[in-house]
Amino acid sequence: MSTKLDPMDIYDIRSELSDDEAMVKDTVARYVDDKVIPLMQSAFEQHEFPRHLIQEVAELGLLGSSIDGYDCAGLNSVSYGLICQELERGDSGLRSFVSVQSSLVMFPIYAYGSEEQKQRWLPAMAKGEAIGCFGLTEPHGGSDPSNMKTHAKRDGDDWILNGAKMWITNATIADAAVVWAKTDEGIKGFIVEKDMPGFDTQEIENKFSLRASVTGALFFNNVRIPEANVLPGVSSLKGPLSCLTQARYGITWGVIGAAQACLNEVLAYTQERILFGKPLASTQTIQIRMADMSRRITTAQLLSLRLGRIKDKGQLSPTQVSMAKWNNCRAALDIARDARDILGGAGISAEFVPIRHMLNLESVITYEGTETVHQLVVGKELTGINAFG
Ligand code: TGC
Ligand code: FAD
Repeated sequence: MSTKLDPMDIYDIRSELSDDEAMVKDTVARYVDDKVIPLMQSAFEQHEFPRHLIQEVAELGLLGSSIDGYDCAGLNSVSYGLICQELERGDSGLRSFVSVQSSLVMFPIYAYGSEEQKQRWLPAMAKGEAIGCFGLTEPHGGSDPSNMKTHAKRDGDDWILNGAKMWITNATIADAAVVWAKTDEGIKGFIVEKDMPGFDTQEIENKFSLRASVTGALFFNNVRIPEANVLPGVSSLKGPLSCLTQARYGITWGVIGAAQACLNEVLAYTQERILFGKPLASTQTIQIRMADMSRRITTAQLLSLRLGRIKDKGQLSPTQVSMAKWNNCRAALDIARDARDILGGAGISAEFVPIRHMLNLESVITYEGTETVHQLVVGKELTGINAFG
């Protein structure tokens, strides 16, 4: 039996999804087609995150979607991945917003927070009424967070926080920042609220990447933090790194969406573009390049689906996430760059999606651990030797 394969799903990943997972995918896909894609070119050009989308994604239940209770949807990991994939098919900026809110802010409050912190923040964050950001990276070097300079000292019942964080998604629009700092008792997470005296933020302007996303710096000058705002459940680097595992997992799916958007664009364009008397799509070289994109998307889909199933069984190893983050980001970036080239001069216009995805993916391959970091995580797993130092 020969039926036509879906060019975006050559291995029929869809048939591996439960009815609930397929419904989540379709709902988010429709939303992205109707409400996100039409405005992303202009948002990117204007260097502006379309803030009204926060309410829309909240109403769809996409914020903290993996959390059980606290007004969150309690979806499984594969559903969270599919959400990331469909959102990033629109733009990495919107997926970033959802990743940060869900995996880097709501997750640590859920996993390491007190009951009072969970009650206070999680329902509000799920509804999009409170926005969060996650401060780990510092100006002097993000790949090695164990060398962080931001520190906090006990002062009576409070803590005094000093330092700075750099390249922080949502920095200037956040109501609360989950900030990781060194203390005499290990690395702790602090919920820093936007009006706390001594806390300041600054937007990073003139980005060529993730223009439809807010990125900024956080500054702490003797910020007095009550003990009630310290996450009680973790006191080591494992805290922030475990959050990264959640977010990196979502990114492995997200970049598939960006790559699909690029392949979709060149499949249509090369049918219409007539050169040397025939459609560009009929040349061997162009077919090989698009076949290669499809092969890499399919490989990425299989990795992410398998990863999601392992995660849902509670058997995920951070090394497995590193391998997929490395593979899928590299694949998506190469696909976007090649799609840009296949469009010729038109490829430099924002009217076609590849250059926007390509520029966004330059950030995505860097944040949440650079490609080198993930390669060295896999290298360490294979050899038992830590090559970072
Ligand atoms: P190392 O000694 O290996 O580990 C310290 C402790 O942490 C544990 N661990 C992890 N746990 C959960 N998930 C992971 N991915 C983990 N990696 C390590 C580890 O088992 C150990 O536990 P224990 O109990 O023995 O203490 O730490 P290291 O200092 O050697 O660092 C290793 C390295 C380089 C892999 C790590 O520092 C790293 O991942 N660096 C990259 C930093 C990074 O990714 N920063 C991202 C910042 S956030 C961001 O970019 C958000 S963008 C979001 C958006 O907009 O979408
Ligand atoms: P560096 O760590 O200085 O690395 C520079 C280069 O050195 C890289 O190529 C790296 O791979 C290489 N390198 C590092 N170590 C080694 C080694 N041992 N051997 C060989 N090469 C090495 N951070 C947050 O905490 N929260 C956020 O919300 C957040 N959002 C972001 C949003 C955007 C748009 C961007 C661009 C970044 C964001 N980041 C965030 C920061 C991001 O996580 C860091 O940029 C990233 O971890 C890399 O850190 P760095 O930029 O300081 O580069």
